[in-house]
Amino acid sequence: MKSPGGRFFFLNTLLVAIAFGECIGPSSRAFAEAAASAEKTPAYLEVKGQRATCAAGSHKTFNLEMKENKVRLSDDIETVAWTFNGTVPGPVLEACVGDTVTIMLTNHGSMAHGLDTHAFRIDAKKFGPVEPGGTLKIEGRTMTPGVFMYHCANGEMTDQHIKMSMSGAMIVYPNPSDVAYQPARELVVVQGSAFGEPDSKGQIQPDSHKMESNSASFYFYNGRLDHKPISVKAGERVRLYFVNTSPYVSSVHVIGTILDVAHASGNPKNAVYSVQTFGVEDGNGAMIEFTVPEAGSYMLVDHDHLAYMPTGFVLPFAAQ
Ligand SMILES: [Cu+2]
Repeated sequence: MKSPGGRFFFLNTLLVAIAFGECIGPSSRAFAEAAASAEKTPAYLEVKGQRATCAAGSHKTFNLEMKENKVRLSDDIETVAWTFNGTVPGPVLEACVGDTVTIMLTNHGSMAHGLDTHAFRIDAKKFGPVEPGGTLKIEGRTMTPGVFMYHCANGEMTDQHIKMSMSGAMIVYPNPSDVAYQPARELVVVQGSAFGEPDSKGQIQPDSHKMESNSASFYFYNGRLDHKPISVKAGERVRLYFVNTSPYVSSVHVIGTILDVAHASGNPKNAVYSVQTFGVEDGNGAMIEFTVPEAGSYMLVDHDHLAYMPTGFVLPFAAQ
């Protein structure tokens, strides 16, 4: 991995973040200040949660626009991405077990795109693709709870479309009468990557050879390389709806604590308890819960890709 332009800027940001976390005092004023400068969840990654989603009727409809557009990964790095609704990752899709889900796609791009959600069991041809200017309706029932990847479906070119960031998270909640999730601070975290080095203006030049060899230039969480600390309370349960869209296994670890429980594929039946890491393969998801023990700084990392921390592959938490 080369040193891109944002490396030193990011290191400074991270050091400030860590110092900031360690300096937080016990007063409520300090916590209010921390919360005011904390990372805000973008609207398209906010979750309604289990109860609201399962109470909202049994037919869910999502309208997604597919296009190619620029996205900013940090103040000084930008890339062209192929997107759902213009963002990396795409919007979170929430459904409940037993729902009928309709996904309406409109292709505003210059090439064919489709959508494959791992949450459906349907004829794979129904995932598309659809030509530019066209629309496609995909319908399925969500019968298995979990945290699922969805991504562009374009036949033999699907790998490239995923590596141009055309993916997102779909959560299927169990019915609360079967499994009721405990109250928690809920966050969606989608691990992604970019393939190509930035030019002198910070524009990433997509590199198909790097894509074919699974050689990411950048790994990131939720499409950003410059996260501010997320404000949490010591002892509060944090629940991650996690999806890995990047090459290789993500070895999910939170520096400073132990994962209380992790559910493979996000299915409550697949629980392991009190583990230091949890492996999420490319194309898989997980539901992961942890608590931070005391005020201070904590960091979500991929322990298999710590080499990418200097370029921003870390999600910091500031606990009070
Ligand atoms: Cu595509």
